[in-house]
Amino acid sequence: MNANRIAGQTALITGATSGFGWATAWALANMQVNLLLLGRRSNRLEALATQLRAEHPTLQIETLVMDVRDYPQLQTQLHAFMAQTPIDILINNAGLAAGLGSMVEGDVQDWEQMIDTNLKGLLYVSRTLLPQMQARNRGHIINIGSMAGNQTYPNGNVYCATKAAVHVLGQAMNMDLLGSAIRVCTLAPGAANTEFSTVRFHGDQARANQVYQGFEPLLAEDIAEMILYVLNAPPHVNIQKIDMMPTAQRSPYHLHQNAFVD
Ligand code: NDP
Ligand code: 8X3
Repeated sequence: MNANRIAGQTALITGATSGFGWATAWALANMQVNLLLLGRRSNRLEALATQLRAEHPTLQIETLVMDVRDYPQLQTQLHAFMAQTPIDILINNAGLAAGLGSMVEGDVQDWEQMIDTNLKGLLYVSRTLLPQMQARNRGHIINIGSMAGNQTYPNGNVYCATKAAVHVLGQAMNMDLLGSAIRVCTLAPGAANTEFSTVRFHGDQARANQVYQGFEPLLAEDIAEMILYVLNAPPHVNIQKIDMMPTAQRSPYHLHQNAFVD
């Protein structure tokens, strides 16, 4: 990595309690970035914050136990924080797939949870932070999209739709922020071994494990490394879209998955 251009900045990471968000918290702290960590599981958030504070005692590490679907609470809590500490970096990461079923028999509650979290939650957080970023003419937003937003796969329907929407909103943000110094990147990963599939299959760990067998998936640390690269680019460089997949995967339909034996 070249010069550290982000030391001393403050980042909000949504969905910091596991996976990409957790790994990104560590990566940013290692670059001397102050953190506001957001997620619903308070015990996880506190454990992460405690570890980070011990490792990086000079950094400001704060937590916000919050659901990104709760717009009024988001506004109240984030405005209170921003009044003291402006936010320079937003990692719009909180999200999930719930279920893998056809449009014919999909669970409507799953659909609503994905739309409300992946799409509306991202909008709520962005809408709350953007006015301050614009007023300061300073900010960098990374929206976590997905390969699933580039190309739909069978039974992915609503999850794919929410991620396609995230990609569209990334383009829209860049257009609406033309003329400002604020940069927006959509990062679209392929298969990554986090808690994602455990959540998708409603806690069925055996089924989740199968998703990642027979090939080497991305790790959360790979995504965190890419996020660092994007954030640390010089101010005149705006990396707008990144597609990254495991080497063993070239599309949702092209996965080189060796036969495996239990
Ligand atoms: P994880 O399940 O490990 O992490 C998801 C995070 O989102 C958790 O921290 C969870 O925290 C948080 N979250 C979920 N719902 C809410 C909510 N309503 N309010 C606040 N936080 C919420 O999965 P990943 O790290 O893999 O997923 C991160 C993002 O990456 C997601 O948007 C996902 O769609 C996307 N993605 C994942 C890929 C993969 O293969 N893993 C590939 C491409 C994209 P908590 O439950 O504590 O609230
Ligand atoms: C997560 C990756 O392949 O389940 O966005 O769509 S995939």
